[in-house]
Amino acid sequence: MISLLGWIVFILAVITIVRTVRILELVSILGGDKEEVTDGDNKFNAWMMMIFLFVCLGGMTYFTLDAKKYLLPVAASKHGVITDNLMNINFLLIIFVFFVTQILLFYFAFRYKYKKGEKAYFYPVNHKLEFIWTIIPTIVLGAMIFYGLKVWNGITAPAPKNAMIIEVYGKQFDWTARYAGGDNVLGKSNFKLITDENPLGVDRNDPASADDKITRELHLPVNTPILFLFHSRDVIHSAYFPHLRAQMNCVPGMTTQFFVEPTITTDSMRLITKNPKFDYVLICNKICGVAHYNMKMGMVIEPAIDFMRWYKDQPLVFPPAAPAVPAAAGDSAKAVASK
Ligand SMILES: [Cu+2]
Repeated sequence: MISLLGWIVFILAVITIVRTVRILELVSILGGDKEEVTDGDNKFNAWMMMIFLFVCLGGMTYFTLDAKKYLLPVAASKHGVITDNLMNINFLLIIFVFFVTQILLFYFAFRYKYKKGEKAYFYPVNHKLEFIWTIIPTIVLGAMIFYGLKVWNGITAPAPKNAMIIEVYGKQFDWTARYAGGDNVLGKSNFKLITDENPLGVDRNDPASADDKITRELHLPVNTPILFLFHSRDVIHSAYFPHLRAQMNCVPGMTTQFFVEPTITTDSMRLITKNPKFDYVLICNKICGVAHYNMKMGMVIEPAIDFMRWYKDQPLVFPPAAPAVPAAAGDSAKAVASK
């Protein structure tokens, strides 16, 4: 309601200004002013340029700094720190050029306002100047592209041999994780094998699947390289780890991957963010259907020892078959034997 009233007041104010300007125009026509633009008008416009410059640059600086509270906390992965640096350097460069060009633009409009009898200097060409303002941006942009490519090659390089393999499986609308177990090899999977009991379609006949474990929450040991393999059952999803600065599409029918090394545990991040309720998340970043907004999985980054404790209790994809003889029958058989 208040915002509606605000809008009404704003619109009325704009209409009032427009009508006032029109009345002033009519008054000046009736008054028979000969000069349409006076010296006073030029001065007024020149000063307005300076006021506009300072108010807008000041406002922009204030609101940009104020918006920092909405940004993600410090990157919690090795490559996140590198990509954050790349972005910060790009931003610093852009902000520097923005300030220099805007200050020059508005200062020139102020300094060289129209004055009677003063003629603009005709200066059609200067090759040296053109060379300088072509070569400097070329060198700077070339360096930024080179730096960006170097970072890209680093973060997309093959995972180290000892990386822990985890499958992240997306479907409308949830995530499931499969850990590769002691052999660090995921058992084969096939969509034709998907059943209620085997939601990822893991191949029971592949010996590598015997020690695979399925979880509905991600736990990652800190300072350990992790190779994520992404799969999707239905449509394209995108596995997004905002705090690790990592994202990868999950495409039906193919495996996508990236490796990441988490560096900050959940507990440390709670101290850094001063938020005791902070939790890492994996979310879907591709609008994949009606419940897309709800497609997320909790993630815990913890010391290796805590990770092992948690991992031990997770269920195998194929739990070992129950003994053929019911335990109760075995007990009564023992009781008979002891008599
Ligand atoms: Cu999704």
